[in-house]
Amino acid sequence: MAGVIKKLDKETLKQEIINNLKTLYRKDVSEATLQMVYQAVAYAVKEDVIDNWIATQKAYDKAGAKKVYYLSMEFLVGRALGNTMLALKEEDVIREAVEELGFDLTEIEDEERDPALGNGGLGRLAACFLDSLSTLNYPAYGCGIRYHYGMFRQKIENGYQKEIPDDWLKNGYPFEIKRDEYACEVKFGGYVATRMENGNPHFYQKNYQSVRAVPYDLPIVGYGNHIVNTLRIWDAEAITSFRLDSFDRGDYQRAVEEQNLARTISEVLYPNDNHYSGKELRLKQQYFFISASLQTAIKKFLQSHDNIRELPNYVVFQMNDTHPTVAVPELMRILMDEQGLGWEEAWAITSKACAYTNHTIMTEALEKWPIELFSRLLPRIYQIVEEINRRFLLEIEHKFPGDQARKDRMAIIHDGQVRMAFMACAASFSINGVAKIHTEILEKQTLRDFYELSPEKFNNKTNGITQRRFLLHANPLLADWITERIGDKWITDLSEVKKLGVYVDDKKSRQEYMNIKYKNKVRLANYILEHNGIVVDPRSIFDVQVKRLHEYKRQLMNILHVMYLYNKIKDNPDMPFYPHTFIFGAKAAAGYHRAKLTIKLINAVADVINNDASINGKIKVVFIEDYCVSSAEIIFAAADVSEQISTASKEASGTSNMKFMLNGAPTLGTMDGANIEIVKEVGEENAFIFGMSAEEVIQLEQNGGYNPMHIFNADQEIRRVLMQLINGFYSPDDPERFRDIYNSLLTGSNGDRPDVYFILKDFRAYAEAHERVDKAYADEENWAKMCMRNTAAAGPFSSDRTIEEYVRDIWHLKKVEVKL
Ligand code: 26Q
Repeated sequence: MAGVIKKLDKETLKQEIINNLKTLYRKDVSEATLQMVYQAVAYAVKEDVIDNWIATQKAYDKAGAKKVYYLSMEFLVGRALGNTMLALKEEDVIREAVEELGFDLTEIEDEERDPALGNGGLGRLAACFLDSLSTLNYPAYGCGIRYHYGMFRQKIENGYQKEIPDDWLKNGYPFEIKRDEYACEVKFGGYVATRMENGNPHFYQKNYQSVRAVPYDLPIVGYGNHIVNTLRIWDAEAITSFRLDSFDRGDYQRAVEEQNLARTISEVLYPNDNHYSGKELRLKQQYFFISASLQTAIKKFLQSHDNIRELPNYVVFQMNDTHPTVAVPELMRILMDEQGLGWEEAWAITSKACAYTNHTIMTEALEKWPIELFSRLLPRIYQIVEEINRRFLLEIEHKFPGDQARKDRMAIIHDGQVRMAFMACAASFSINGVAKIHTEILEKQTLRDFYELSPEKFNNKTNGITQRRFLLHANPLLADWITERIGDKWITDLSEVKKLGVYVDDKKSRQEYMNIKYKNKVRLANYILEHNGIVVDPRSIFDVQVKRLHEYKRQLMNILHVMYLYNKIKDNPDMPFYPHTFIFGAKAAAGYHRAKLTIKLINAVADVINNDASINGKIKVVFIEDYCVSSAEIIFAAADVSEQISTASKEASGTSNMKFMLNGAPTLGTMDGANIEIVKEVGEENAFIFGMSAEEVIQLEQNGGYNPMHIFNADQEIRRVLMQLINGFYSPDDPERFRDIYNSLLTGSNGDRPDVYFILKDFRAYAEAHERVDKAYADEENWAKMCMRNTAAAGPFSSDRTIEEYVRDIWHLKKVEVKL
């Protein structure tokens, strides 16, 4: 595809698209499908990106600048075309060109498949961070895996979730570039052999299986600054070409096994969110992309430096949760076995180059690998972990002599398992949580011993979101309205939005603002009609909860409350009640039965209520199928109320709370995660807070929980709702269908205590908070003010702010300018 778009030259651009259609598909415009036009436009845009990409990498080399490697199993980047056009400030000219060729740009954008290489919060955070790093001129690499199948696509059939493979590469992904020349080898299994070299033992792996790691680069385009950073995702290929000359260790059996290994490693993303499962293939994926990323990083470093001891001055590895933590022993291996350093020197480098972000305090999400598996798969790495552990325990003994209990609590290898979070803590120079309360809980409870050992390592970095995707791209009407009032600086400096404060008291501005909200609600209503076949009234209150389905996030409490409201309206048909649309969107992990049953419950309730003509459409319940980044963009812009109702202490931060806030939806939530900081910024009077505090929850947990039966017996309305779970009210064909949910709330099941997420305990407070919402909504003028104040107070929740804090406190990067 030769030729470069001349900036803002519509005719050249049209010609480019026409040429691309010809060379890619042998079609002219009149015969091309929308998908073909999308590809042709994407390739035209890519031309422009490439020039900036090359210039950026040259500028980095010239500056000799320090870089961050953001190591993550997940990058939930979302669609690229729309964002790239905005970042290059070429959207208008491209829209015109496409229109003159007879197409609609929105329809073309809808042809792009979401690269869904992530589950939810953690993966989306990584994508927001890359966006901010590029926009703020910081040298950065994202390192991840090129899953052939990303997060499954969700279909709802008969109310149940069905998982459909996400074949996102089927039509080819125009923005990626295969970099075969940077392929490297990653070794699994076998055993560790020793030979003496200059009087020192030298360790090497024998009888191993190899895969070839092949990188694909995706451009991460900064906003209006010509910076293009790289997201490098690794694909696995069979090693055959490496093998030709190594007949000494080649045999037929192993060759076949290696083929299989290569086929499986980068095949599919594990769709578990906040839940650990000790799958062998998962550990292979981790080591695969970490080894490839680190080998490459070290090689690149040595191209411009002679002294490997300088590494921490030029490179920092940020580990996105424990998933990339094998980076610690892998870096030790490279430094010792390949660079010839001794343990102390290697450790000095490693512990200055690695930093760890924790995203959860939930014990079921903590990674622990059985040593049998770990040592079989990664024999050399296991040796190194053993030695890290041995020395770490000596250090504890030195600081706390004789405290055996402490050593047992903190050991990296314990009870036949490698505790990855502990290894990350022991090796990292920085350990951070993702919201203030979360970091406090880490320090005081989850990682207390590590905090006592090295308090200086701990720091908080409250999460953020990129306003480029979640306002500029997702809500163009509001974006334009804001720019008309305060200029466009907010696009790269979100603190500017506080200037909107002065418009809160201006009636005309409020009307315009709410009119935009209404138009966005119409857009969502159309989406729902098209995708769900349900008619919803854009004048109703859009009350929205979209996020992964998990018991601690309490979608169940939300739907129980809808059941409760429905009972009330049926009993009192004349009671004043403003129409509500309760909107849900959530994927459940494929093996998480109770979560999937909750989806069925939501859809069962929707079926009954939506089809009950007697309530005159006062309540509609909508479950949006296949919640993903692109549908999210439509949903946030249209929300009136943001449901953030996790059991306090459980949600590390949350980030959808910030996306709703920015788009002017007040939070209905618990004092958990970043909700606390949101409320502090916007003022308690502009949010609806309810329920137990984190302290109360933790206290009650330590006392062994509570007995929900008391609530069940004392509160007739709650009792009635719970009975409806097991009397067939929402499942006449199978009254037992929701028994497990009922049991989880009242009697406990699978050996769990009942209601461990305190749904019944918080229920009344939740219902009462809803009443406050309804009352506030009825006061139209004040409601508009609340919404505007939420947008105006969202400044601190930009991922730009978060990244500046990482740079200042952890990474110490310098900005690099790119001039074309
Ligand atoms: C672990 C082992 C095996 C398979 C899968 C996993 C796994 C995968 C994904 C474990 C956890 C995750 C994802 C966690 C996650 O998304 N956490 C969220 O991170 C957000 C960004 O910091 C926070 O805002 C959320 O509060 C937190 O839940």
